[in-house]
Amino acid sequence: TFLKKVYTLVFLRKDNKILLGLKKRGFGVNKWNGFGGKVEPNETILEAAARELKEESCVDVKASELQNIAHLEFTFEGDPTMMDVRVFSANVFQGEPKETEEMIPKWFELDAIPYNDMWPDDNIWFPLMLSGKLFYGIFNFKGFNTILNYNIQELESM
Ligand code: 6U4
Ligand code: NA
Ligand code: NA
Repeated sequence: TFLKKVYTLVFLRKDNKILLGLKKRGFGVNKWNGFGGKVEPNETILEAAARELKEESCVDVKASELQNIAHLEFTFEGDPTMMDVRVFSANVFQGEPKETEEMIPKWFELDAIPYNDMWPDDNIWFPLMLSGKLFYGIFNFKGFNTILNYNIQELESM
């Protein structure tokens, strides 16, 4: 049995592009990823998703514009915590992404996503996200670079 910690992960979309941020510190440093972090005890998951997006990219999003598109769970061999990640997408938001203490934001064309500099699970599930699917996935890592095994299921609703 695992101790679950809930995290958010938000992807903004504009034209044929997706906003990623290069993480400057902490977990996933030097990887391109969506924006997000731990859900605090005093907030809902949607509130956390909007707060982390704002803190990390300076962009505002209304909770009602966040579409929950996936649920991902990550375990790491030898670690009893499970990262329970709620993934959202939004194409309506306010403000321009700006560099922050945590992230350098950049818009990427959908055919030029930098998978080599991302978490190794991303090239497995981004295609589902980019084709508009809803899904659940679980990934079991050894260290931070090797996926020992995984399973993904498409969902009819979240
Ligand atoms: P603090 O401790 O406040 O700096 P916080 O911002 O709360 O951290 P952080 O940045 O550690 O949390 O959250 C991790 C982020 O990385 C979340 O948005 C989830 C995301 N994430 C974790 N594992 C991932 C993986 N394998 N693939 C992926 N995103 C992952 O695409
Ligand atoms: Na974060
Ligand atoms: Na945080």
